[in-house]
Amino acid sequence: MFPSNEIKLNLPQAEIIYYPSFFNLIEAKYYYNLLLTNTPWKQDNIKIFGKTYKQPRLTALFGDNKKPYSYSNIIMHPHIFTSELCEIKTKIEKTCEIKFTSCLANLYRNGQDSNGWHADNEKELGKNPIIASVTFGEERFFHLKHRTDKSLRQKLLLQNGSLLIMKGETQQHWLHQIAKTKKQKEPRINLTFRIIR
Ligand SMILES: O=C(O)CCC(=O)C(=O)O
Ligand SMILES: [Mn+2]
Repeated sequence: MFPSNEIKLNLPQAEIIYYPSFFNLIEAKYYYNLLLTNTPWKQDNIKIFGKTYKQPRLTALFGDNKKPYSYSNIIMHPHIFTSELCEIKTKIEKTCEIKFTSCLANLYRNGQDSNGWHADNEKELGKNPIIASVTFGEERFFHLKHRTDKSLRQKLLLQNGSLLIMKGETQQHWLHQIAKTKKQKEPRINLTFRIIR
């Protein structure tokens, strides 16, 4: 089952599909409010070149197994899925035709919260992982850049209720980020569904 308004990004060595209105505005507001209050948000410390910083956003991991997930020197342990996350996961699974085990949730409190350049290529995700990423709340730009061909860059405004799917070799060849912005920004919740083995 595919929603009609799917946009395939025309980027080499990437398979990225964007659904701008995967959830309607009423659903998006409903899930935003539930997730904001029901999620055990926390701010981890990250280590960059030996120095410790507070991660510039809040996060929480959910999973249907107990497997931890580690990145940037953080080891995250999963909470069990809430009923609203199960609903969202089921809807996405119908579109992706695949079952996810885990969800990493991000809360960007304002324009100063961010997620630096990275690829979702941790070994727990296996080769060529599929990542399904949902936005509720504020719109933020999702930046993409090719690892070796510096001329290849793309910017996509992720709108409230949208779904972005990255799959195939995307994580091998591309990096992505949510950059800080000086613009006034309201909170944004992002859910990234993953398969953690
Ligand atoms: O907030 C986003 O849209 C991206 C989040 C992300 O890249 C991640 O959690 O790995
Ligand atoms: Mn990512």
